[in-house]
Amino acid sequence: MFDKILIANRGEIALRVIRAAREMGIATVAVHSTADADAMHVRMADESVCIGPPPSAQSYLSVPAIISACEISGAQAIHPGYGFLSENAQFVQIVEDHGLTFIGPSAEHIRIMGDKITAKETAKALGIPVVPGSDGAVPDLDAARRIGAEIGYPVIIKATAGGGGRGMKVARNADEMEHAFRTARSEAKAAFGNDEVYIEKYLTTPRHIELQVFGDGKGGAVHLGERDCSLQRRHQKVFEEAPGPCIPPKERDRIGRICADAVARINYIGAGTIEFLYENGAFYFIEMNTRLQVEHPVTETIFGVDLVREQIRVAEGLAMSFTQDDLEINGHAIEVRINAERLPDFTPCPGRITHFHAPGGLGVRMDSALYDGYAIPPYYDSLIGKLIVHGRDRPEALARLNRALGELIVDGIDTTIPLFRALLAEPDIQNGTYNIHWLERWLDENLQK
Ligand code: MV4
Repeated sequence: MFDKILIANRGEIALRVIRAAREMGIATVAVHSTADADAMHVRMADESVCIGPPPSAQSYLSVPAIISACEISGAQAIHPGYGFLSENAQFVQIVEDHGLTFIGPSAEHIRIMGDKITAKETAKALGIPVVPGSDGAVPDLDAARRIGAEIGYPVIIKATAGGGGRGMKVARNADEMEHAFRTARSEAKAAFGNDEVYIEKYLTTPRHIELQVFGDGKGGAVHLGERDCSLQRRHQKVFEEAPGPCIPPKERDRIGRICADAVARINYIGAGTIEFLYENGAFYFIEMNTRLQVEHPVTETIFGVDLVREQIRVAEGLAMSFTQDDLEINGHAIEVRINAERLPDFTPCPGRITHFHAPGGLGVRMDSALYDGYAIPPYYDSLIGKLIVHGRDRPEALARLNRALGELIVDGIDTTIPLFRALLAEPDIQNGTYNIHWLERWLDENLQK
């Protein structure tokens, strides 16, 4: 059992991990850059270590600094949160080489899922339905044209080293293939130093549905249903909900079982998310994320489980504290991401919080590292809080979200709060009838004019 763990992250997710550890009787070590000396995660942890100057590359991404902080503090394990080093296979290897435990999947599983072609081949071999497309990398334009003719247009060209929407190009017909292929290649080379690409049938109006899975590392695994994360702007999620408003219970059980069996078969350990596009009632695998995701609270809320506690348990070699049969969906949950950004163009808006008041009451959870007088530093991402609401059904969750947004006060900076007040008035949001393109179109029509 761990006595002390180090959290290699900041902001709300660092608090999230500290809270789970404290309930388990485990001491916590915060790490921070010089810009974060006054941050809430430093105050809330049992101890803290300064690991470098403000830029992430020299602090939250500095492997030697983080390993040294473990050695200085005597922490036995590292929780990476999300972002930063959470999906860095080389980091995991170094952690293990120092006799420390990484609270997360193995380096091997992170590596497999980080390469999008290997991830897709692995998923397919494990019985997960994938998007039709090229078998692996597409070496040249001739091969690209052959695949386009074979699977039919439109197609999408994706970077093997990409993910999260970077390095993608759509060809709507054969005439567009040459330009799309060459652009995808050169952008992949510039962004990732790797110009390998693959091709898929382009789904025109899907929803983004992701399955939460969890493995014990010993051949046991469960699924915790899906989240609908279709409301995104420039591949940044803004609003997530569980269960998905369009997923029939039978379909959830079917795809959930497939995903749980797949991760059990590879002895996956910890939390994972299997991303699908969902169109005309069918699931198509696109990627797997080998980390705890920002939006994990909506899943925790409807299942009544603590995913971080489970991550720590399995990292200690313990069993998970529930089985698939224990998991039952209770009501509906929605999360909105409160960002320090100015509308209509979402310009980052760091600065001092003159007044902060978190909403409360039944079915309201606010995960945030804000406090009165806190100055948001300009060096990191703009997420300053997540408001998660729970209702007995979707309409109740929506009403509760509107009520809670009305109570939330973040003075001194601009935030995305007004966006959510406006979205809640939209029939498509109230009815759950949206897809991955809905938000960008709505922003064009309602804000950017
Ligand atoms: C696609 C697609 C349509 N067809 N793949 C974007 C992020 C990356 N994870 C995969 N992405 C997409 N892959 C096929 N075969 C459309 C997208 C996509 C998207 C996906 C999820 C959420 C928002 C999106 C916005 C634009 C494009």
